Amino acid sequence: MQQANHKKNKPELTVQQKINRRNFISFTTFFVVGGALFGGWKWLYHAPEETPGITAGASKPLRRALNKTELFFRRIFSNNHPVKTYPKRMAAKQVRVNGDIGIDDKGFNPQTWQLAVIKSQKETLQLSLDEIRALPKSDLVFDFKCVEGWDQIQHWAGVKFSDFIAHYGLQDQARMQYVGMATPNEEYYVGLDMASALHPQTLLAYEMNEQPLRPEHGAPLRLIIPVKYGIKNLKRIGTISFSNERPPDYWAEQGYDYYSGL
Ligand SMILES: Nc1nc2c(c(=O)[nH]1)N[C@H]1C(S)=C(S)[C@@H](COP(=O)(O)O)O[C@H]1N2
Ligand SMILES: [Mo]
Repeated sequence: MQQANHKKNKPELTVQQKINRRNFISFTTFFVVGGALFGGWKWLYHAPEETPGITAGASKPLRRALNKTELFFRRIFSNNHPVKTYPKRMAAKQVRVNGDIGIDDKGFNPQTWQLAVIKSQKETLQLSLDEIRALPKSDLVFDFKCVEGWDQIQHWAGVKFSDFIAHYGLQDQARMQYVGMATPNEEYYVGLDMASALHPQTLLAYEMNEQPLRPEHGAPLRLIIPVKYGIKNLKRIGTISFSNERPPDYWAEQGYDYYSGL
């Protein structure tokens, strides 16, 4: 009776045979997949490095993958998705300090500082902090994330970059693909895709915890761009420029992802 359910010409496998067969399948799969992964890893490991330029320090196939993900994310990136915000009372009182590249020079004078906005090869705006403080002010309490693995809820205030663009009539510049920012001594610099720069939570910040920025946090003016990792949040902005090519970026030259989006 039992035999009737099975095809006549296929003898039933014993339990031991079934076990042997499964063992064979799992071990073969393990070695074939493992071998492919090992081969792939060896190929990646020995792949040539990219030619140093705007980005450097990564292997060619890895950089190709990073550039592809950047294009993918830039296509789906939407300015309508705000990052999560928090009530003010949750903001850290002891705000972490990380990185002092370009802001450690003793000769810097915050009193005579001005922001240079390079509109074109012929025209540069020079703006004082008072002029920037006179623009509409926005607050932001969000979870700041550093690529080194820490994050902290922080409270910043300043003018939205998009409001700044509108106020100074920089719409033509904002149609370009990238924004570049650098410290006054040009030792630290970042490149940002325009959509992220114009995101409604991106700030040119001059206050932290309702107090003027302290030097170690980037006084007189710093970038707060919550859709990016900390590395892009340049402290002490000296110049802002616009271009259709990727502007130089300090950490991209050290091998980090150019886009560095969250
Ligand atoms: N000029 C300048 N800006 C900088 C850095 C730096 O070294 N120099 N470090 C970046 C990094 S890696 C992080 S995580 C944040 C840290 O900002 P904070 O010191 O205010 O916490 O600043 C970013 N902006
Ligand atoms: Mo960082």
